[in-house]
Amino acid sequence: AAPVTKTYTARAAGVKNSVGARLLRLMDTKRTNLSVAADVTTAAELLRLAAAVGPHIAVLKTHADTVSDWTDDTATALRLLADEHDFLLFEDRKFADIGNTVVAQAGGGLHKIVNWADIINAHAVPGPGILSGLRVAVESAGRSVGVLVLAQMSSAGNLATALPGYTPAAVAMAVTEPDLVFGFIAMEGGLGGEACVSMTPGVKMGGGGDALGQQYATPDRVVGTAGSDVIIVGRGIYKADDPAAAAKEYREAGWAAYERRCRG
Ligand code: 6AU
Repeated sequence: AAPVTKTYTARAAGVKNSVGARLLRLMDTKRTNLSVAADVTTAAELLRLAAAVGPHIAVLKTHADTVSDWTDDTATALRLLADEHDFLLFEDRKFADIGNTVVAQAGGGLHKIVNWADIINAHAVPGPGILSGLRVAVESAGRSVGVLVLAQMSSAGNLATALPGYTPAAVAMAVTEPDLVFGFIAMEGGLGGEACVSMTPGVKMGGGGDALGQQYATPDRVVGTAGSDVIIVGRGIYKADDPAAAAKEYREAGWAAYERRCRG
């Protein structure tokens, strides 16, 4: 399908999940479609990175379970930075279990994810019960949280991409709960229609890959050609000598591709 040419803001009105609508408006207001994958291993590094890239990003994506000294204070400090710089927090826990188990994983444990994250994500493999479970966790936290369903992955040989029928089935599951699910982790845009947001990992200037199956595409390819809405960049930014400068570069590349796309 041809890439969606409507602006993020024009699409926001059709998005039933409030976090998804907020993300679309925030991107146009702040002029950024960049999410930084903050894959660092200590709370100090995480907060330092969040403060450095904060002015340039729409979303900070975390892996709380890779932070060796995570405490409730880490979440509180991240929330303060998110509010100061106006970005959303996405905990990339990739829930993948039965409903009853994800209620406890999302709401409890060490990380109490739904108490601080704006966005969480889930694999479609378990079936719709995973979304019912996440809904229970979100409702008992009493906060607005949006869910992304993994419809495709960036890694070589991933089954979501390799098995015909997987992606359409994941999309069909997601769109039945539009007040909870606002989009996808995917390698392209347009899945689920204009009211869904696609966020794409595996983004690096120059493309290429790593030794463990990651496959990279450029911001221009992801947003322009593939029509995705948000670029997720990890090592391209946090491994750079100057992460803030690298974030600015990715932000500009992602934004230029979006503006070209809107011109049709
Ligand atoms: O830019 P990188 O390769 O350093 O980091 C990519 C980030 C990592 C992965 O855990 C995540 O994106 N990711 C995901 C997500 C966001 O769900 C899915 C996927 O298919 N590939 C992928 O890399 O934090």
